Amino acid sequence: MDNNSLLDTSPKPTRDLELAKKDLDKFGFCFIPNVLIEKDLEQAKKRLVDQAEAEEEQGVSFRDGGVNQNIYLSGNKVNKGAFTLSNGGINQRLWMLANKGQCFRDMVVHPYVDELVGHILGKDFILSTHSANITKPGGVRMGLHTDQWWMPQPIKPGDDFIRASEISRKASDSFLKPDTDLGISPPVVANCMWMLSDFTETNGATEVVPGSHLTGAHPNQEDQSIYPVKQAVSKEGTLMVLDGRLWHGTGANTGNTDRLGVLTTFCAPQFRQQENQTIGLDRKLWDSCSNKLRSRLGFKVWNAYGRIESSVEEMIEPEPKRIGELFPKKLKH
Ligand SMILES: O=C(O)CCC(=O)C(=O)O
Repeated sequence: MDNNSLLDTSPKPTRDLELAKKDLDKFGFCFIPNVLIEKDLEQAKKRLVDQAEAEEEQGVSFRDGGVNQNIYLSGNKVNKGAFTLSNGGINQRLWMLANKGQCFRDMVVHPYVDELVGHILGKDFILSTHSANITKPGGVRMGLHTDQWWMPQPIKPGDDFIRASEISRKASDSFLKPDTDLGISPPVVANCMWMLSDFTETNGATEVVPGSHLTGAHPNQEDQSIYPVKQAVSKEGTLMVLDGRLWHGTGANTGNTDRLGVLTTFCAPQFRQQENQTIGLDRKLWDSCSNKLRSRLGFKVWNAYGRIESSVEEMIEPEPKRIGELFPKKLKH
């Protein structure tokens, strides 16, 4: 690892976006304090807490982070009731936040997102996942991972390689110890963590390994005891932006309060979104979505990708005109 000196240090919170971009380049993450304040912060916090309570009441809540949670039935098959309170889940996850409040839709098009995610991914990027993670007392650490674990590693011409669809979350040797003489992959994902409560050492503040985005390596899922992990401790209202290659994960909540975090994850437009935002968007919201939001949700065609029929349309419609199986007139009677 060339970046040993970075592993002892973390960026300082800054409102200077040029400094924040330098932190992203150097450490793989940055902190902007007070991005959400007063009314905006209170509204987002209340919307999240109310939604979480209602999802629990209505039996649609998703829980993970339980110490004894049995997730797999056998092999890789996920047990249907795996992510519930009754199966020992503790932390509450909420998905598809684009449907769950204006405050969440505003995060997707926030000017700081344009600047900082744009610094990582360029001017065109799309929403991959918009989720919340409420860590609760007793929730265990998630484990370090990158947000682009599926990105193929560079190879030597003619060398064998892992077939792209066979890359798994459990990193293989060539991901754990890559040949960095071949270079490393660039970031194709960027994540934004909106801290809606203070993130502290005891309430599950995100774990990070500063500088790990430049190692070309992925963290070992079996044993992470040797990694120089830091916790992303900061005040409520802070926006933390992460390079998709940074090793990170939810911390353990050993305290007695909830940690409220919203994760707005973006990818470059040629990659598949984790949540299917275009099908998933509540149609009732369409008219109120700006073009910028529609583009970020994935309705904008990128170099003919994501289109339906002709590539000349810049945007696709939520209810597109579909051309089905047709026959020439001479065959119709
Ligand atoms: O909740 C956090 O602190 C990080 C969550 C995370 O890394 C993930 O969901 O992939």
